[in-house]
Amino acid sequence: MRIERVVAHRCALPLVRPFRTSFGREYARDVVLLEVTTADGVTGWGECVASTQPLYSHEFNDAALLVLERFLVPRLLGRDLQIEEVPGLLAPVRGHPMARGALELGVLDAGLRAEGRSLASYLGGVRDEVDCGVSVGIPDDDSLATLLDEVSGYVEAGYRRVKLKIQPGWDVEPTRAVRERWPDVPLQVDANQAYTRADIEHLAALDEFDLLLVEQPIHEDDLLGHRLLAERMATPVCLDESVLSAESAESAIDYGACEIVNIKAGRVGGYLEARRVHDVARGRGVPVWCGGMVETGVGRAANLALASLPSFTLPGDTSGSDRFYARDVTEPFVLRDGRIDVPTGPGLGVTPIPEVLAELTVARHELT
Ligand code: OSB
Ligand code: MG
Repeated sequence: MRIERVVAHRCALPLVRPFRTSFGREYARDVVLLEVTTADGVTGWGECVASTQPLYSHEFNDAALLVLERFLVPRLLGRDLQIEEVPGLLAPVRGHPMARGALELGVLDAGLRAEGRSLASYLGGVRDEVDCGVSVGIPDDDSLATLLDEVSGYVEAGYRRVKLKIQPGWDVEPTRAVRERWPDVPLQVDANQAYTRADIEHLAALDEFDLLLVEQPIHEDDLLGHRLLAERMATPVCLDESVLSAESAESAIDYGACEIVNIKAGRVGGYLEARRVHDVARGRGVPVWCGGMVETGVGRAANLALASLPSFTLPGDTSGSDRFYARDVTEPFVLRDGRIDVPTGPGLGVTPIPEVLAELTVARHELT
């Protein structure tokens, strides 16, 4: 296939409620959707999962647009290429995995649409529906009542696992409150690096709540800290921000810093690298699950395809579209009995609805 044109649609999607983590609070999603058109006139879509500010990682959308326009898109433009060649063509550009992942996804979608093949089938999916979990932010008013009210809505909606965002001062108490109210709900916590090695004893207090895992408690560079925590805690330690490639996943697992892996394609540079992370974990008997970055239907469709691979044995942050959006850019993904169907149509199986996209778009950039 030959890539002829790439257009970035920068959209603003209001969230149904603010999403607060240890690193910030968002009221709306600032998202870059890439429209990739081939010389044959086939269009594919990709989503950049960065935000306005570099708070989760170093990436942010203004920088992603710049690196796409100046360094990434030119590497693919006008060449006759196969999907498998994309990571290698983009690899000389260091860093910016979310920008690279967005472009790769647009090309993947276009290429698979041309072949009439679904992303799940291409990646090697083995499930036609996936178990869904939900990520619950820190309440705006810091109140346990607000948290329990929100969790209650998700439990009633049928989610198969609940993940609580934690930070120092918001950890043992909220986890206890949720565990006491729902003794059997599969539960886990995510700190987004908010703790240090000095907090290991404190974190070990979470062992009494029978959690599935504790996600990225310590700084992403501190693999020793995670290993020491894993040795001290019964609850499995899971890494998110520390895992930037299949190589870093392998290193963290073999070092003893990581017993479960959260896989996010944007964090590792795309869905092909995400599959490599899966394969590394699989080879070591390490379970994985699909993380989320508050994706629109474009990225959500791709995550559902990824989560259909065999070692995705834990429910992911693959919630229904209505967890974040009253109106998504695609047809919404809807939970049925705590699961969502893996899209079966060509490529992503969904596309942005033109009228909705136009309404949500704040800027359009021709990147070619
Ligand atoms: O650390 O998993 C995270 C959202 C934005 C940035 C980082 C994270 C999250 C989530 C997942 O917790 C939210 C979702 O998409 O369901
Ligand atoms: Mg996380």
